[in-house]
Amino acid sequence: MTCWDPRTEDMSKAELQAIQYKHLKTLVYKLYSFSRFYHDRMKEANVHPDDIRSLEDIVKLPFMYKKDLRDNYPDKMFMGGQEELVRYHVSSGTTGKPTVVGYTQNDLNNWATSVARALTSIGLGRKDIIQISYGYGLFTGGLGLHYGAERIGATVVPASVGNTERQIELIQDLKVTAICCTPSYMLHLAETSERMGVDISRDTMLRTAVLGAEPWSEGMRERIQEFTGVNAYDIYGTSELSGPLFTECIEQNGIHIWGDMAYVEVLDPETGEQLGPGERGELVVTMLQKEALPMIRYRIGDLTSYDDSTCACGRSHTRISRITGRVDDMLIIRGINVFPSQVEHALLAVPELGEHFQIEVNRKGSLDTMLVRVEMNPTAFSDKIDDLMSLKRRVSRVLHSMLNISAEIELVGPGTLARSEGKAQRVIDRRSI
Ligand code: DLL
Repeated sequence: MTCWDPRTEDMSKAELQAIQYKHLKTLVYKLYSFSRFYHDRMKEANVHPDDIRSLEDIVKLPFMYKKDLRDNYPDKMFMGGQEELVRYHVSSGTTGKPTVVGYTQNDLNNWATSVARALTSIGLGRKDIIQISYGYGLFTGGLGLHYGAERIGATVVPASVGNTERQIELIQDLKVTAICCTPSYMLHLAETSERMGVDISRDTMLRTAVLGAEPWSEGMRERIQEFTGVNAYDIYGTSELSGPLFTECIEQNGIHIWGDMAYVEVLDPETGEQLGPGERGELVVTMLQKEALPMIRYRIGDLTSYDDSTCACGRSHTRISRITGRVDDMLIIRGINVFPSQVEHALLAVPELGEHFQIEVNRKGSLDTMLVRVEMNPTAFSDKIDDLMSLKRRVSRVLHSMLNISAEIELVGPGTLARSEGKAQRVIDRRSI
């Protein structure tokens, strides 16, 4: 196998576990001694660092949730001072408050190393020209892949998102061999190039696509591979863990989680009990080397299963299967995480609106669209077309400024939306992936 980091990637299970235990032990002592948040959490759970005597003892440690990050907004959970921080990334949280992630230089180095190993494992290297069509900026996709791709010595085209025709010209003119983007954008790119009369497999050098940041299926992989002639690989990560971190290798048979960086568990979401290999449950990750924002037993909310057997590529690091859903109601629309509670929060900021709303997600061509259908407040209800148009524009602006997403708005009269006796049906997802 071709490795970026042969010493680590080639380790036996036993060597990996020894390293994981060493990192875990150090991390737990450090957090117990220096982090108010973790100290209190461990006290509440009645666990002391001395109680962690093996890797299996990780189950004694308390869980962390996205809510913890929100409650400690923006940086109350960070370790060390501002002088240690070299970057922030910010992603959407479950209400108006976003999640802020800070990075030390070591955090950035480990992140780039993880991406470098991942890209190498799918056969990319110095000879490649990699177009990065994830958003650059507060989102982790663009910069995360950028530094990983530079680290392996590839030539990077930092295209970021949008302007699809220009992206296709760049792919042709700069002889791009690999692209990193969301799977839905890859399909959109393929459809646009077809309209432009460009056949990706014949007229370009593009052979590899590194796709993630949103759920996709094996069916979608087949469609993309057949349509474009590229090999498509799944890449996974979340901003709290750093950003995009882990991919499949050329075997396309599970996402390799670098064991020296992360320890994974899959739990029954109801009971919190650990599940065995192949059993589907909630992914929980402990980042073993993160400095600025350590994450212990973080309940990400993604559903998957794990496989501890050695991959056909030779690596013995644990693999997880494709993410098949979430335990909560988070939607991912054009790569942006959207919680219905955030939409509610934004709508409540507009006094003319009532509290009943519905989100309808559709796929037009290969791109996701979001329609927000919302009842008007009885006192503000008007059927004057000008009033309605200006209100629609205002609602759309509020949603855009709070969620960073464009939505079509449909205003309906009070009492129009179906009421439910149980949970309100806030989301109609018409996408099939
Ligand atoms: O989406 C980081 C990323 C960037 C991953 C580029 C891959 C490529 P967040 O915005 O924090 O971070 O969203 C994380 O997106 O918990 C999953 O629900 C979902 N997600 C990410 N990758 C995949 C994937 C980035 N390959 C959330 N398959 C995660 C399914 C994915 N879902």
